[in-house]
This record gives sequence, structure tokens and C-alpha cells, in this order.
Amino acid sequence: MSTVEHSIATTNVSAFDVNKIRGDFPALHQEIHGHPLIYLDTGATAQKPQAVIDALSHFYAHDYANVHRAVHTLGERATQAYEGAREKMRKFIHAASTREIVFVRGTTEAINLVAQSFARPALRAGDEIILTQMEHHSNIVPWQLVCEQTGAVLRVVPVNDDGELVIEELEKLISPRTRLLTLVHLSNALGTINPVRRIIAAAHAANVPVLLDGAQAAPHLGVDVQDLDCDFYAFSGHKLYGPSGIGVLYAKETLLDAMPPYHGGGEMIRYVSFDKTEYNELPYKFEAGTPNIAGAVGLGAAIDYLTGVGIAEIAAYESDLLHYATKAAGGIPGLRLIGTARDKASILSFELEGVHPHDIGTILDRQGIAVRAGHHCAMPIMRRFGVPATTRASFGMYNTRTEIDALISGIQKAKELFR
Ligand code: 7TS
Repeated sequence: MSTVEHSIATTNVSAFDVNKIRGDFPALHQEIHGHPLIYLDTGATAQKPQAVIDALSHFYAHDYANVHRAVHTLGERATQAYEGAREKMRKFIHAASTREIVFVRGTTEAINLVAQSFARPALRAGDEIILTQMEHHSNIVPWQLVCEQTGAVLRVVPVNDDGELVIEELEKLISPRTRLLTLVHLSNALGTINPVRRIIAAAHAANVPVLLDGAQAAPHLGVDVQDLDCDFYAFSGHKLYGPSGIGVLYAKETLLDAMPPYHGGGEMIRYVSFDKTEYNELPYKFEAGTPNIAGAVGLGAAIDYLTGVGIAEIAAYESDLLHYATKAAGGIPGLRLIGTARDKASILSFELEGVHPHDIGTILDRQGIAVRAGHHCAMPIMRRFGVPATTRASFGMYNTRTEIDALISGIQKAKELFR
């Protein structure tokens, strides 16, 4: 049991002060179509606590300058704030060194970086990359691109009727041609938490490196990259209660060292001439150009906020919400949950007989309830379940049981309207 899992098991959910937390999120306190906003779309992006908004505004008002280049005081302050955020991130995901924390735009860019800088130079025609049927498009399309460029092929791990990976099939797919296994830690479409430790151990036994798409897991489960022993971990700041346009690629230092740069430009070099260019040290080799400085500072503030509340406490509280919602949704005739894995978090995806997800989404919006309706950028898993789309309620640390009650009566209303 990891530290986070252990503390989840021993956390007292009733001690979680959700009203205090709600008070920290200004966007939650507004009316939509005459109803109090009920924000159940944290899976798409999380609302921001005042501490993050204040950190951004303070940084722009007092400390803003470009990083790593100026000798003047503002330049030093900005660099300290930016590098301070990197250290907060290192601690948050338990990486061994800040050299392993590359700031990128988000999960999508992190995965593309690995596809182009790690996989592409190594792949030969006929080599294999394993991924799963439940991936977000951002963990499918970059690999399709690299397959087109190299002649490598994708191998896809199937998913059972509960939305769980068929692990025996995954293990069978690992072959001497496998160059990488890439999979989602917590599925955005189904809510499934994948047994990543077992999967990583199986891959490593065959010398296959593993990339985890942690876009959904980082905010809801907590991450310890050394405990997981993953080779790459990709996630986005905006789902972690931080700003958009900033995210992280974690990678083991030995891997990053051996990889060529992804983008060329300023910052990622030590020396440039027309004959020869020497690249900068890690992680700057992968951070060409002026980075999202304020984004990183805001993300640092989000991490302070999350750690202040406690990631294990958040996980336990959200788990209670999900159980409550799952039970209540189960009582609605004609509602079919898409994703009923034993190990789930934060996501309730469903279809309702006779009502299109977009209609449910619109009807709920008229009651102030924000959910996502669509394929959730995961079309292959929608096809696996024989649905074009689902309605998805996704929970954050600021949601309440009362909000879930409103969701359930909203769904019932939608059903009656379409009867
Ligand atoms: N991987 C997963 C599992 C995701 O949930 C998302 C975003 C991404 C990758 C891409 O992250 P980005 O920040 O680079 O865009 N998921 C969603 C969602 O579920 N609804 O909107 C975005």
C-alpha cells in the first residue's frame, strides 16, 4: 500500500470541511439561468481557488520578467518563482530531481514530446507500441503519427464490460518488438483506475518502458513517480486546480539525458554557432523559448493549496461522493453506467435510454448544472461500449452530496421531458 492509499484508508471523510473549500473558489458562487452553479465538469478542467488567482495577479503586478537571462532584480525574482514552482512540483510527485520536471503546455504536449524525442529515433519498421482501448485521443494520435513516420505498429489492450483492462491480454501483447507501453492512469471517460504498479512490473520484466497519462490521476489520486517506478508521467496544470497552458512531463533523468530536444530555440542551448550547437542541461534542453512563467507560478500556488487540503483527504472525500452518486444513479430506471470498474474515481459516465447526452447536458445546464456530454476525446472506448457519446459528471474537491441530489433530480426531469 502506498502512503496515499494508506492515508485514504484511514482518513475521516466527515472531517473534510467542504464549505470552507467552496469558499476558496469564487467561480462557484454564481447563478446560471437563475440557479446556483453546480459545477460537475472538473474532469474537463478544474475551477481555480482564490490563492491561484492571487498568485497570478501578484506575480504579474510585482515580479514579472523573463526567466534565466536577466541580471536585474525582477529577472531574478521571476526566475526564483518559476524554479520554485518546479521544486514544488518535484516534491508533489516525489521525483528524485528537478532535472526530471519538464514544464510543457499540458498532457498533450508531454506525450507528443515523448513520441517524437524518445520513441521516434528508436523505432524501426515492425516495432510495437502498446496502448489501451480506453486512451484519450492525446494518447493515441501522437503514437499514430510516430507509427506513420517509422513503420512501427500499435497494439491495443482490450477493455472488459466493466471498463477494466484485460490484464492477461496486456501481458500477452508484450513481445520482443515492444518498445513502449503507454496507458492512462485514471480514465477520463470511464473513471477506471488502472492497476499501474502490476502493469509497470510486467513491462519492466521485459525491459519495456512505461508512460502513464496522469491527466486525471494527478489531481484525484496523488502521484509518487518513484514508488510507481514509471518511466514517464504526463499531466496538465489546469486539471490540478492551476492555470491552463502549463503542464508537466516527468521522465527519469537517464531517459531525458539520452533524448534529443523536441523544440529548438532560445533557452534550450548552452552555445550556438553555425557549425555546432551545444544543448543546455536538463530540464532546460526541453524548454525552448520563453516558457509559461506565470502559469508555472500559478501551478505552484495550486500545489500549495492542494497539499494544504491534503491529497489523501481529497481522494477519500471524492471517493465518498462517487459512491453516493453511483448508488443514486443506479436507482434511475433506464440509466446505464458506462464504466463500472471495481477501482474507480471521480467520474460518473452514463447513458439514459431515449435521451441524447447533448439534450441531457442542455436540460441540466438550464438548472445550473454543468456536465460534459460527448465522446470525451475517447472515441475508441465509446465504440467499445456501443455508444456515440455519454453524459459525464466529474467531481472535484468542492462538490457536495446536495449537488449530486440536484444532478439526480435533473436527470429525472430530463427523462420525464422525453417520455
Ligand atoms: N489524457 C486524459 C486522461 C485526459 O482526461 C485529458 C483531457 C488529456 C489527456 C488531455 O489533456 P490536455 O490538458 O492536454 O488537453 N481530458 C478532457 C476531458 O475529459 N474533457 O475535456 C478534456
